[in-house]
Amino acid sequence: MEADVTGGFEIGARAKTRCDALGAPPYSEAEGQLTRRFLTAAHGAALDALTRWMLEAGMSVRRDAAANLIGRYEGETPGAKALIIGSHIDSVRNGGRYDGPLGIVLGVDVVEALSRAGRRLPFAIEVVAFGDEEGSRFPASMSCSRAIAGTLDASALDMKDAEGVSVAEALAAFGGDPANIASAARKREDVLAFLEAHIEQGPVLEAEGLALGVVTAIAAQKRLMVRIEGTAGHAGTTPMNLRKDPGPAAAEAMLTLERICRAGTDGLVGTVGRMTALPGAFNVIPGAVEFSMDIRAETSATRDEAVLTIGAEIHAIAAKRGLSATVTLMQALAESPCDPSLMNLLEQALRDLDLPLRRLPSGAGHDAMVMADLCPTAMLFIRCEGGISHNPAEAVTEADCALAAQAMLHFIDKLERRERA
Ligand code: HGY
Ligand code: MN
Ligand code: MN
Repeated sequence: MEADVTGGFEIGARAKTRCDALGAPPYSEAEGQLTRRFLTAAHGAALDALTRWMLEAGMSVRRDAAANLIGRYEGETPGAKALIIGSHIDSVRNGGRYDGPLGIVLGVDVVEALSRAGRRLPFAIEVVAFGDEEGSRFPASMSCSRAIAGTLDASALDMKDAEGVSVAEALAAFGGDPANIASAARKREDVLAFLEAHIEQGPVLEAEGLALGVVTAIAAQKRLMVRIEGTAGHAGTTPMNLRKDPGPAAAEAMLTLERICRAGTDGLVGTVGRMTALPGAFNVIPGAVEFSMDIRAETSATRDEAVLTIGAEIHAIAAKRGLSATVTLMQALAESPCDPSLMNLLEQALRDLDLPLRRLPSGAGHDAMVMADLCPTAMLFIRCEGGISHNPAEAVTEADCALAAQAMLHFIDKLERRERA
């Protein structure tokens, strides 16, 4: 049965306004910006809003031990394996309104279209709001999709935020169940596939005048913390030649990271997103400087070669200055290819809508790269203005959101046909 893309309401048209509604308090931790970190009150408020929307769309709703919100639209037979549609509800600090939430609210709209049309499928559909994709509160990220994929290392629960609160403590206070986090893991036999719709967060689709694209693979990434130790001292009385100052060493190290990544291939990129001089006073030569490194490439091999080279240069820079350096790996995510057969179904859906086909890789990480340990995955990219993301200027159009929802519904038609064959 072909998709009834009207289903009595304009599918996808309200997705943008729903993301906009979630862009301010109580769904943000701060006025005038969107910051919604894992297990905060803003996260809880956003799950309450999504729960209402999921119930209105005809789903049953539950939260698992890892604070994932899961809406379920049953198939023809109760307990059927599920197509999971989802993305993350957390944000970076002062982030954009669509990075994550758009993939969730589009999933809700797709289910509502099916429900209004009275359609039941040979599989269930679950819409999931993962709570921790960005890692903007705790050092690592993706803990919620890892919990569902069954790949979450128990030690992740011991990670602490800047206030010294552990994941386990915050999860328990939020109503999660850290002691039973393993209960969030899904069985392979219960999951058909994972589909994530997400803004491209890059300039390609807009530059080529395309609304939608099919993701081929997600880049490999590593997160590391660098600490360069010197000797704290008086900024006024210590002659320059007698200092053990980690500040200039860190600056030299960051320039080295930039040089090596600029010269790289295979999509190699490196970013220092966080830097701290300790103790952090105007008139104190720092005793230590810490900074983060986010290093990515289309393959783990290129990523790892860059990490090793940069790490060796950082140690050499420190030694040359009589300082010491430590480089600590915080998280590693391998590259994640999307499922070729699901990519083909997505392309057939775009053809149904007379849209040009465009395959492209994702430099951004997504929950899909973790869900790939559980099931075949597919990602649909949606054009975003100027390719801007992780920035309040992030923007999409209602028309592109409506097209994305229709493409997802047509994708489901193809999946239904495949499952009934
Ligand atoms: O960092 C990323 O690529 C994603 O936005 N968390
Ligand atoms: Mn993001
Ligand atoms: Mn994202």
